[in-house]
Amino acid sequence: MSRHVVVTGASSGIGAACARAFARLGDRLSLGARRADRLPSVVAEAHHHELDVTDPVSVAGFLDAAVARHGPIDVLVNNAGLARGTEKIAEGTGEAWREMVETNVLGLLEVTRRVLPQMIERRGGHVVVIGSIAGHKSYAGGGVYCGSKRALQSICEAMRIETLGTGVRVTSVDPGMVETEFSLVRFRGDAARAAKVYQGTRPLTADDVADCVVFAATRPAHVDIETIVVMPTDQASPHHVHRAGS
Ligand code: NDP
Ligand code: 8X3
Repeated sequence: MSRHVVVTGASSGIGAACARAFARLGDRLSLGARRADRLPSVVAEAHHHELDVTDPVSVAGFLDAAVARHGPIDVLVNNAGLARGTEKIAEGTGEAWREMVETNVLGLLEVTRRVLPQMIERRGGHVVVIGSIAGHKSYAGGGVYCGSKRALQSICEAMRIETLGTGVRVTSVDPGMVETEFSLVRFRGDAARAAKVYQGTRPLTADDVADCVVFAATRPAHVDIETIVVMPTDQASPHHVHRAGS
């Protein structure tokens, strides 16, 4: 039976790939992002709505419209997120830190807290979180991004305990390097610097990550895939990357 799948940050990268993957399964989709004009080209027949996860009014408007269009939410893919800059802690100004924490942690919580009660009431549903290898291994210049992703592990763990016995599942999909707009955003539009991140190596594609999300979301209801850590074969940690010629 078709499910109602909500994807945050569906205008690009992993979110767009997840949307297309669930659409192929015949699911009903609600897609949100700030650049809502991009959403129709991701999956034309989905419900599209502007969404800024850092704005509680925007989150409420997005979710109300989604439920009005497609009914109760079966699968929530919390994908919206970003890294901004590579400031070391001693050099930080706080602005980029706030943006990352407000988006990756508080934004995700705002969306999730509005969806979970109806899942608990209906005794079923699946919350998927796109974490990162950065949540498992920190690196210089990534302290706050890594911290925001590590926080998601604790949040997922608590949610599993809090929803125990309700049939709700919580899965974290934690990828290594994926070639998307991620680095372009991190480096504030510097395309040459972003391209260097993927030079000489073979990163994951957004579709590789979407495969993992769909795998977790299509297990039988009694099976909860807690965490999937998925890396490019050419990457062993954030800073151990095999590059041609190196
Ligand atoms: P992209 O930059 O390609 O996509 C990020 C998506 O998040 C966009 O659709 C963007 O939409 C959305 N987004 C950002 N801020 C907000 C906001 N305030 N409200 C709503 N949507 C928002 O990068 P990825 O696809 O790579 O990133 C997706 C997730 O995957 C992130 O959580 C990232 O941390 C994680 N990740 C990425 C990895 C990588 O190497 N690429 C590795 C591990 C994890 P818009 O700007 O239109 O609002
Ligand atoms: C993105 C992966 O290693 O660039 O979450 O931080 S990394």
